[in-house]
Amino acid sequence: MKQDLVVSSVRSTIVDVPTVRQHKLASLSITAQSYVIVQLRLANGVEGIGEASTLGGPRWSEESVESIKAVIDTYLAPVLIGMRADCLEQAGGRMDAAAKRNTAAKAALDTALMDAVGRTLGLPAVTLLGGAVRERVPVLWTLASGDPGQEIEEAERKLASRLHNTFKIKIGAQSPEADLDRLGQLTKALDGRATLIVDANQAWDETVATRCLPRLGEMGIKLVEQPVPAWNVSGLARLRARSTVPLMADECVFSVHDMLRIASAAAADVVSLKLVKHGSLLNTRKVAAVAEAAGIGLYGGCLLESSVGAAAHLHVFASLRELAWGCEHFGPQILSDDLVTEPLRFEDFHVHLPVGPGIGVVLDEDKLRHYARS
Ligand code: MUC
Ligand code: MG
Repeated sequence: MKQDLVVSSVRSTIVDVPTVRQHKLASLSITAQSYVIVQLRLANGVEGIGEASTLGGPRWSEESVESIKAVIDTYLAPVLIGMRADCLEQAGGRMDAAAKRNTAAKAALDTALMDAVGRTLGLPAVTLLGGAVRERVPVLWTLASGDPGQEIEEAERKLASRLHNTFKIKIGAQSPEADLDRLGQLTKALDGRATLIVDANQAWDETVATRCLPRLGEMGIKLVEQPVPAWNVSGLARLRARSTVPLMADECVFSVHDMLRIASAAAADVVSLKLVKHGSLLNTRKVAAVAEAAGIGLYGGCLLESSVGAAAHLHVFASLRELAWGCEHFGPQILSDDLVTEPLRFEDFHVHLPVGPGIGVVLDEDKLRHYARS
């Protein structure tokens, strides 16, 4: 029966997809992106898909594709099988009872539930989340090779093709002085033609950040993401009180409780929203609501998701009333290949919300087999 929304099976597959160039963050460097792709089948025969992304194994956060697959197969899928896919809050509660944190694993399953329900009802996920406020989102590109000459050339290509005119520069892999010199070269070369933000991925301590933030302000950097370790919320608040450049919270905000703590400490101007941190599409809206209540701006974060994960994020981002800082779902473009039959549309410095039921993208089974880890 078409309306039989009971979850009948869950399959999880680890895939490794090469990137077009090396991507270097403060504490890791990758030449391939690894995901767990979830295929969740309902009793009505409809399949929903979801994705859990990681960056450099368990180094960006504590989850790796190996741990995600194990947690899904052993603990999370069993509590979903037999329940109705449209009871999303109940599913979240069951998964939280079955496993602490493991938010990327939970987000992949939650996305697959939402996708399966949307496909059954013939409705896009954004409609189930409150309806679309926007059909496209400004999207930036991340410069992270570490070589300023290459980075300027890459930015020029993105500007010329009207794909991106905002760039996030990854810093912290080298000394602060070397990064400041590199940023000086980039700001000079792109002056007046691009907006630049930076992400230190927790690399600096408060002393270094205190010294460097004014320099970043003088260079015209518009936003500084997670300059200090995630644990140092009071340090982030002290930096914010002195900084002329707005600060964005990333690794320090996973749960709604984290968001409340950052808001109470007045520790950030902006928060980066990501499914791998918040654990579900609905939780992402909850974190956004706490931020909104505190006057903290919203930014659509990523963890280099393929079109599967990026599409899921775009449905949430499209449903938010305000998304002042745009998004960074360039992931599909840094991969040498994609996992869906029809790629997301990137044009005029925006990425478009995919049209269609569920999350609006269809898994390419051949690609899945090709990139599946044996
Ligand atoms: C992060 O920390 O923001 C997002 C873009 C990128 O290059 O790395 C990620 C993770
Ligand atoms: Mg970040």
